[in-house]
Amino acid sequence: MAEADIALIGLAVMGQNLILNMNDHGFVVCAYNRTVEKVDNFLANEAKGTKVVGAKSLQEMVSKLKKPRRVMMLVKAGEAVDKFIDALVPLLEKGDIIIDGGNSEYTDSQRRCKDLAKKGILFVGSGVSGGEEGARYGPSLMPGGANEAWEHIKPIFQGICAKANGEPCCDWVGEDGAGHYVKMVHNGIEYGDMQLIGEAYHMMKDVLGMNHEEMSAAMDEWNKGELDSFLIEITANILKYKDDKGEYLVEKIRDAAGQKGTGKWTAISALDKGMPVTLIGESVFARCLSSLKSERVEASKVLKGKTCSKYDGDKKEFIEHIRKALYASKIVSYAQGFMLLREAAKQYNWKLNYGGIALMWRGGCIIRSRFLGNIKDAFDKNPGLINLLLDDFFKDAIDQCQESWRKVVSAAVMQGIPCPAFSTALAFYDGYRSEKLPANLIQAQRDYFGAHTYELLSNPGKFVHTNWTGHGGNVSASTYSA
Ligand code: NBP
Repeated sequence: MAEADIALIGLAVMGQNLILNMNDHGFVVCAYNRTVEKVDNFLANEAKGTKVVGAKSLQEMVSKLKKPRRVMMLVKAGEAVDKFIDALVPLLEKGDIIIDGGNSEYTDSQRRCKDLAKKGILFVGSGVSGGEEGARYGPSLMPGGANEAWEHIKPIFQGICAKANGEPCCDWVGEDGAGHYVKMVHNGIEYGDMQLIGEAYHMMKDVLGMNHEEMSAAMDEWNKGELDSFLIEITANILKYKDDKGEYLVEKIRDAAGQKGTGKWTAISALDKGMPVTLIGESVFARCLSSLKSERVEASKVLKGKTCSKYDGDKKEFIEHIRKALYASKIVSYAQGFMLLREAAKQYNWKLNYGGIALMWRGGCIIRSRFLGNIKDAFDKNPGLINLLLDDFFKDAIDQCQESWRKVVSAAVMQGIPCPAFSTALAFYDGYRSEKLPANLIQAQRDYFGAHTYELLSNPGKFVHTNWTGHGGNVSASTYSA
């Protein structure tokens, strides 16, 4: 009997919790999993007493669905998704909907959307963020794909998602891979936020010599103001957490950061699109450098730097400098993230609603913060805003932080403490606000050794070549971007 509102394939942590969330909101879900025993297990345990139904085969699952059928997958990204799509297509009808909620690459979603459209199936690639807790009680959802699918999944998606000031942290993002692209940039920004907090901790610990209770208290304090966010909140808890020996656990954790690829994909996409998303790039590289742990241990015995001298100024004042450096760098990071979204939208013909995206990230996900409310306000005020840095609110915020930001970066350099994210953000800010950069010299060099041509300030758009040495030819190379 067709009784279920939606089917969900994939009974691992995300799938199970999303099913229970949907059930709480009155939707009947049909659960399925590749290893079929997990269906019975789930029905007998976590889903006991709910309206969730199970299926032992894809045929049975499809037969239990109301039309148009909605099938959501939360399985390992990559081949598993394609396999399920191939198995589902013969069982579905035109107008039915397949949703991939995993961490898929947006290019895969673009391909799937196109291929399924030819078969009359509506494909949705949706970012899902918030981990286990989010899936269970309200994730941030970023769906994109076949536009016609939205009206059929909207009540479920906006019902189960997180809410910020009563507004759903889920809206239609755009066509084909737009949902997964926005999720990818979200994850890149998450890398940046984490690196910035890491650098603040490094400065507090090694420049100011603060103990764990002091660092935790400072983060707690920060969480009451502009930096109010999930990541600052959990960092305050992590810093004061003691293990069963009564010792601070964080200091016992090997300093080699892992990564699953979404930060790297963001950086690769930024390079592909020629967008200077430097803070996310540095954050990915900082994780790479950290993971060369044994090499660093050897190098630390050989390479000399500056031994950290104890800070003899006003400690409280410097903590405030660090807070402001973090805030200003964070503004730059989000400005860069939105620059990338804008460029992708241009290339792929997506009509992205930037204020809507800020709202989707406002609650439920890892980067949730008060600050995203300010970003939403900036785009609501001016949907055509070219760059967040040019919005009055953010322009003033950076003005107020600038002096502190420069002090912190200088202190880090002089003390030999690496702060790649703080400093790249400042370098970007100084570059972005420069009317003139030394790229004129680079153009001259390119033309000198490779006849790559250059434009004159007085005549942009016209490329000319100079015979710099007097013995080169007059033939120039073609002008194109690789
Ligand atoms: P996993 O990423 O661990 O995936 C487990 C599911 O994938 C199980 O249903 C498993 O079936 C199925 N699966 C695997 Br593994 N290989 C398969 C294959 N070759 N063919 C068919 N099915 C296969 O689960 P998760 O952590 O719940 O994440 C689900 C998706 O959501 C992933 O794409 C993940 O990246 C994304 N995501 C995760 C989080 C998080 O915090 N964990 C957050 C946001 C998004 P089996 O039971 O038969 O092995």
